[in-house]
Amino acid sequence: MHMSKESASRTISEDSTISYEEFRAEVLNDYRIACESRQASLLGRKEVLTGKAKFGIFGDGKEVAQLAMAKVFRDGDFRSGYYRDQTFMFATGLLTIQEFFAQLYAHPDPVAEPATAGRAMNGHYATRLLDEQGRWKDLTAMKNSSADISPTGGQMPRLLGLAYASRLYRNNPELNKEQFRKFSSGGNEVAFGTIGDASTSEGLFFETINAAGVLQVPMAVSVWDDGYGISVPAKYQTTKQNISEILAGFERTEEKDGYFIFTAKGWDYPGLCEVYEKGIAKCRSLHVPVLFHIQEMTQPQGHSTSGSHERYKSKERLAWEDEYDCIRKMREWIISASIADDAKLDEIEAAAKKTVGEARKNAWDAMNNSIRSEFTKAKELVDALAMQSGQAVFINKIKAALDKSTDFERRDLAVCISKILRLVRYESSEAKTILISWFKSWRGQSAWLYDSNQYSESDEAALKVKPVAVEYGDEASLVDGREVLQANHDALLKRMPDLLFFGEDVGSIGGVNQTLAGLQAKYGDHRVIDTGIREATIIGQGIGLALRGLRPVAEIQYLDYLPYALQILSDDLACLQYRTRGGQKAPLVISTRGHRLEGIWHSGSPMAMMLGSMRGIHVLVPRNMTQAAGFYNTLLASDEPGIVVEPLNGYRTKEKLPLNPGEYRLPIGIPEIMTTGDDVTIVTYGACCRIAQEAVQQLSETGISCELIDVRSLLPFDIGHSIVESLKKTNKIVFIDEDVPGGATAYMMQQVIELQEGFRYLDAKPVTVTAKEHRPAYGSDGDYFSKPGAEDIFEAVYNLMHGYDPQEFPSII
Ligand SMILES: Cc1ncc(C[n+]2csc(CCOP(=O)(O)OP(=O)(O)O)c2C)c(N)n1
Repeated sequence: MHMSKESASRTISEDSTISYEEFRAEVLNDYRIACESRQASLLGRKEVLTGKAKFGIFGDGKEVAQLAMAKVFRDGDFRSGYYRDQTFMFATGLLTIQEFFAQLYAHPDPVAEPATAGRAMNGHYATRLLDEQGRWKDLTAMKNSSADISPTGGQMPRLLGLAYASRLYRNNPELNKEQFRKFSSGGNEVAFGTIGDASTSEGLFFETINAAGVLQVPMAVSVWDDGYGISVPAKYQTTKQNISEILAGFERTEEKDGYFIFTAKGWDYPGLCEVYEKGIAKCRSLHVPVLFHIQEMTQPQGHSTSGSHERYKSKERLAWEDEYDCIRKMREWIISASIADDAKLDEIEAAAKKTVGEARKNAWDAMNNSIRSEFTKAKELVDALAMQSGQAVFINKIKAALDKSTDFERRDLAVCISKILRLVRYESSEAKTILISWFKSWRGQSAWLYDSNQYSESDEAALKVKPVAVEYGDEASLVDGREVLQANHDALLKRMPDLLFFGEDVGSIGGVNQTLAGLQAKYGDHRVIDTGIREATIIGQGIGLALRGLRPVAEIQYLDYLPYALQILSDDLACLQYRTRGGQKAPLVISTRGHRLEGIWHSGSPMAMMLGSMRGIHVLVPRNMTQAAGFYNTLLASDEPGIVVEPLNGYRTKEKLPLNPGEYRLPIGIPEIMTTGDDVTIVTYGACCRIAQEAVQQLSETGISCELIDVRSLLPFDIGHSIVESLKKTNKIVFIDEDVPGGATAYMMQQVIELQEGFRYLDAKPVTVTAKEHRPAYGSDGDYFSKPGAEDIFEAVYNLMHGYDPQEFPSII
C-alpha cells in the first residue's frame, strides 16, 4: 500500500491539523500498542499452558482495527463489547498490561484488577463507574466500558440502552440540568459495541440491530470478522457468509432512516482510521446507528487456550492468516509510507516484549505477595500448635504440603488448616485457641473477597430506604386498583425528570391495564414510551439507561413472557454489582404482572424460575396495587434493580386512593400479618392472599384459627425473621402459592424451617400447597383443577389439624 505522507496523516488522525512529526509519533505509538497487545496475548497463552493461569482468551489478530476505533472514542462514550477487545482497552487507557495479567491470574483485589476483582475469567473488561461509596463518578470526564459478560451476543441489548440514553439527554430539555451533567454532555456520547462475526447469528444481535434502527440512536457496532466461531466457519453461521451484505436492507437512504454501513479490512490501518473517523462523526452528530463490518481478521493463536486451530483450519487458511496478520501488514505499510524503517520497528517490538514481560511479572508478584504473608502467619501458628500437640508428626506432614505450595492459593491454606484442626479435636492448648481464632477471622475475610457486593452496599441500598406510610383522607374514595397505580406514576413522573416508563403498549394507550393511561399525553413520548415486541432488548434498553444515570421502568407485558428476557436479566443485570465488585450498578425497575389468569401462556407464576436466576434483583410480589405502588416508590428511591409482579386480577378491584401517591414507600423484606390466629401459620403472597383469606374464613367456621402471613417480597425474604415468631405460637405451618410443586413454596420453607430454625417449633410436618406440575389449563374448570383454590387450602390445613387431633377434627373425605 502506498500513500503520501500528507494524505496518510490526514487519514490517520481525527485532527487533520497536526504536524507530520505528530502524525508520525501517533502512528508509531499505535504500533507500539499493537505490539504490546500481541505480546500480552502470546505471553498470556504461555501462562495458561504452564499452569499459572486457568484459561486464556485473547485479542491477537484484532489489534489494528481496535487502534482505529480507540482514536474516535471520547470521554463520556461507552463501550459494550466482548473478550477480544484488549487492544482497544489498552489504547484508550482503560486497561494497563499489568491489570490484564492480574485478571488472567484472577487477583481478587479491585485495585490490582479493577474490572472484576478476580471474579471473571480473562478478557472481561469494565471500568469503575462508581466511587468507593457506590456513588456515581463523573462519567463525562472519563471513558467508560460497561462490564462484559460471556454469553455471545449478550452485550448487545445493553448497548441499545447506552446509546438510547444519549438520545434522551439530547432531546429532553428537562435533563439539561446540573444534576445530570455528570452523565451526559448534551447527548453527544456514542455507544460503541463490538461482536464476533459468528455471534451475529444470535437473536439478540438482530433484535438489537432492528431496535436501534427504529430508535435512531448513536450506536456504533463493530463486527470483528475472522470467519469462524471457534471451529465453525461462516458458511454455517451467516447467510451469504457476509453480515454487512445481509444487513444492507437496514441501510439508510435519502428517504428513510436506517444505518450507515461501512466495511474495511482488519489489516488496513489507514483504511480503518478513515472509516472510523467518518462513521463516528456521523453517528455522534446525527444520532444515527452505524455498522462497521471489519473483514479479513485473523486469530493467530486460535480461539482460546482450550484448543488449537490447526484442527479445523486448512493449511491454506493458516498461511493466509500468517500473511494477512494485521500487525505484519501495519508494519509493511509504515515502511512503504516511509514513516519508519525496519530498525526502528524492531526496536519498538523488542521494547514491547520487555514491557509486557515486566508487567506480567509485576502482576504475578503482586498477586502472590498479597497471599504470602497470610501463609507465613498460618505456618507460624501451625508450628506453635505442633509444639503443644500429641499429633505433631501428622500436623507436620500436612504442613509439608503447604511448604511445597508455590502458587499460593488461599484454598490450599484453608484445606490444610481444616485437616489439622480435625487432628487435634480432642486436645486443648493455647496454641490451638490462637490458631482457631486466627483461622475463623482469616476465612471470613477470604470469603468476603468472593462473597460481597451481591447487592448494593451504598447508602442508597433498597434495604436502607426509609419506609413512608401510606396516607388516606377521612373519606378516601374507592377506586379501581389500576387508578392507584396511575395516580402514583403520575406523581412520580412529575417529581422525577429522569424517570421514564417504556414497553409494549405502554405509551399511547397507557398500558394493557391502563396503569399509565393519559400519562404520555401529559408528559410526552420521551417519558412514557411504546416499544416493539422485544423483551430482551426492552431489558437491555433499561440496563443501558440505568448505567447512564437515568431511572427507567421497563415493562414486560406479562410475566409469562419474562423468559425471553431472562438470560439478560440473569447474566447481565442480576450479577452486575457482583461481577464488578461494586464498580457498576444499573438500578432498573421492571414492571410486570402475573398470577391467576387462565391458560398455558397467560397464567404463569414461575417464581422459582426467577428466584433461581435473578439473585441480585429484588423480587417483589404485592397482593394489591397500593402495595405495588409502594414498592415502585421504594425501588426508585434506591440504587438497586427490582421487579414488581403486579397481581393480574387486581386492576379492577377497589382500593382506597392514597393521599400521598409517589411518596409512600413500602419496606422490602418485611411480611405482613393479614389475620392473626393460633392453630396454623399460613404463608403466601400475591394473588394467593385473597384465596387464602377465603379459606381462612371457612376454616374458622370449623374452629380452626389461622395466622395468615403475606410475605410481600420473595427476594429479600423476611429479613426480620418474623414468620418463625408466628410458628412458635402455632407450631404448624403451610406454604401456599401457584408455582410448581417444589418451586417458591420450597424456597419459603427453606427460609423458615432451615434459616429461621423453624424446625424447632414444629408439631407436624410442614406442608406446601401449590399448582400442578403442568401448565394451568384454560377455562374456569381448567383453572380450578390446575391451581390451588380455597378448597385445596381448606383441605390441606384441615388434614394437618386432623393429624394433630383426630377427635376434634375427624376426617371429612
Ligand atoms: C450463548 C453462548 N453460546 C456459546 C458460547 C461459547 N462460545 C464462546 S466464544 C464462541 C465463538 C464466538 O465466535 P465469534 O463471535 O466469531 O467471536 P470470535 O471468538 O471469533 O472473536 C462460542 C461458541 C458462549 N460463550 N455463549
